[in-house]
Order: sequence, then C-alpha cells, then structure tokens
Amino acid sequence: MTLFERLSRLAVPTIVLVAAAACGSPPQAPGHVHSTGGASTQPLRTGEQFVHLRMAEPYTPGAPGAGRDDYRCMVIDPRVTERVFLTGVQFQPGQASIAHHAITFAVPPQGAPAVRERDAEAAGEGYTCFGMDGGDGTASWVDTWTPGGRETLLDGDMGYPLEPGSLLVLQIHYNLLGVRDDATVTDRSGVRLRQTRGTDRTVSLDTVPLAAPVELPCAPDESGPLCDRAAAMADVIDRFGPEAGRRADWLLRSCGDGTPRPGESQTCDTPAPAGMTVHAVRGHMHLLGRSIKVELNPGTPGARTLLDVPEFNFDDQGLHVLSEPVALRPGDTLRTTCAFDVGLRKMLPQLSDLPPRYVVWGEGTTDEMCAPLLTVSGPVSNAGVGSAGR
Ligand SMILES: [Cu+2]
Repeated sequence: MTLFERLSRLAVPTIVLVAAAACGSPPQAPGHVHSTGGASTQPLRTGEQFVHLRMAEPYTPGAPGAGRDDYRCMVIDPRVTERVFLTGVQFQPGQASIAHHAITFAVPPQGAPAVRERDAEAAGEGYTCFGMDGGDGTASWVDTWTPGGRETLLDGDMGYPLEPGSLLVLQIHYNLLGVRDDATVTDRSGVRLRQTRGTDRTVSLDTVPLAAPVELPCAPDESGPLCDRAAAMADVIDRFGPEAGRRADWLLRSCGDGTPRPGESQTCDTPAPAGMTVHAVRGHMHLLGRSIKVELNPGTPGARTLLDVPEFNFDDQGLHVLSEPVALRPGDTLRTTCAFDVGLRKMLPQLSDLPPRYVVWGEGTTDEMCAPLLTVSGPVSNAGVGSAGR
C-alpha cells in the first residue's frame, strides 16, 4: 500500500483530507525552528540522543534500461524496544556523488510485514520504488534530504513516534549521470536519528496527505496512443493494479463531479474532517511538477496560505515550517492547487525517450502526484475521524 491508499482508506466519504492516526497529548505550541547545515550539527536538547543506523548491506545502483536514475527503498530496522520519538533526521549518504535525494519514512508495526515482504521479494538490498511509494499505506513521511541537506527541527516537545516493531524506509534516488558505464559504485548510506524517549506529554506528530487530481494532456505537438486518457488509465492499471490505477477517477469524484478537466493546473477543495494543529507543510509532485500551493479558507477574512512553492523542484521537497502553528477546525476548507509543465518531458533525461502520454495520478516516474503533506499533531475526534481527543 502507499500513502495515498492510506488517504483513500481513511477518507470519510466525498472528502479527500484524512486525519491520520491518533495522536496522544494535546498539541503544545512550538516556537521557532532551528536548521543546521550538514556540516554543523544542532546540539542535542534535553532528553535527546543520536542513533546512527546504516543499510544492512551495500547496494550497487543500476538504472533500468537507458535511464540514469535508480529509485530504491532501503529497509532499516531501528530495533527500538520501547516507544521513542523522532525529533530530527539526518540522512547520511554513503556515496555523495550519486545521492540525489532521500526520503525517510517511518513505518509503524502494522505496516512492517508488507515492507519486509517487498524487501524480500527484490534481489539485492532494498527494492525499487518511486515518489510517495516509500512504504506501505501506514508509513509517515518524516524527512526529505537533498545534497547539503539540513536537519529541520521543530521547537517543542513533539516528534514522530516509533513503536517497537517499527521500520524505517530510506528511499534513495541515485543519479548515475556522472558514472561511467564500466564503473561500479556501491553505496551504503545511513541515517542519524535524533530521538527521545519522551514523556506522557510529548506530542505525537503525524503526516496528513492532501491531494488534487492530475489530468495533464499531451502537448499540442505530441501524439501517440497514450495521449488518450482511457489508454493512459489502462496503462496505469496495468502497471499498478486496478485499485491503484483508479485513483485518478476517485480523485475526480472526491474533488468535483467526476469529470476530468484536462489542464496544466488542478485544484481541490477539501473540508477538514477534524481539528488538528498544522506545524509544517511540504509539497510532493513528480518530475513535471511546476508549483504547489495550499490555502486555508480561501476567499474568507481568515484566509491563510499554508504552503506556496512557486518553483517546485522534485529534488528539493523540503519542509516548510509555519511561522506559528495553525489550528484547523472541522469543516475548514483546504484548497490544494498544483500546476504541471508538460514541456518538461522533452527536457528531462528520465522522460525524454519515453512515448508522450496523458498523465494521471500514479506511482511511477512517468505518472504524477499533487500531494501536499501536512505535519500535524492532535487530530481532535469531534468529527469522527481519528481517535485521540483532548
Ligand atoms: Cu509520488
């Protein structure tokens, strides 16, 4: 399962936003944010310790076909024996020359078997994965690293809970453009966790995905069988199965009347099903993504912009921390808007050799997503979604 399946599984009918798993204590207002470059390290705070973990075995990246990009999910068992909270993550590349970006997912115990199975089925360390596909549907997207990446810390007694039996998945994008065909480069990357045992008052963070449709037609000068939406949908279903493949249609019904409106910009209004506190937001799209935005209650006196990335970069999906946390009330409108640029297809080495296609939501390199990810605490259960209250 994917994070999107988590979204659709938990979604209350007709809406797209989902309050993720229960959070414990009431949110505590964080103050400001500390960021440090890779070279310097933010000191440990009270109760924190660093835990260094590495891939179990080295991996030799290899891109499929003529491609130069390998997206690989590495499974690491943090072997926690009691619940801890992740308050910071620093990916540590084994081969900086080929490490393009890395996403850290925390997989709770109930999601671990599916991840282990996928890992076991693939030869070599890890398994092939892309985009939001880092774990099973229960995984929380905790961190994104890019070269020179910064550990982003929220200031406050809060973190991502890691229960015994949890796993970490590091999704590493290896770019092999600078590697000669006759050269072999192996990687054994790791991750430094900043963790704390926490207390009963420590606030659990979770990631809540939003979504808008992707209905990106071929450019006027492009043609081919996959430029037909039905053919493109059949192709996605062929690659990812019927349930995954029909997400594009599900999104159209959730965000509107079910009718595709092809275009480079798409939007979706989502009522918040529960109260929660938003601390930070990141945007996720794939390679054709141009911009991504999340607005709260647009067109009202209380309107706020929670995320505005006017120049999206797939390899820099950093966390945007709000200057102060924003409380969502049930029924608040969250408007997600994404723009894509089909012209990028000809310019990107990962896509330029592939046949043009009508792009819909999907897990693959050639598919797209429009998925803001909210870092939240404390869904309040008065809307019936989520089980923690205060
Ligand atoms: Cu994705």
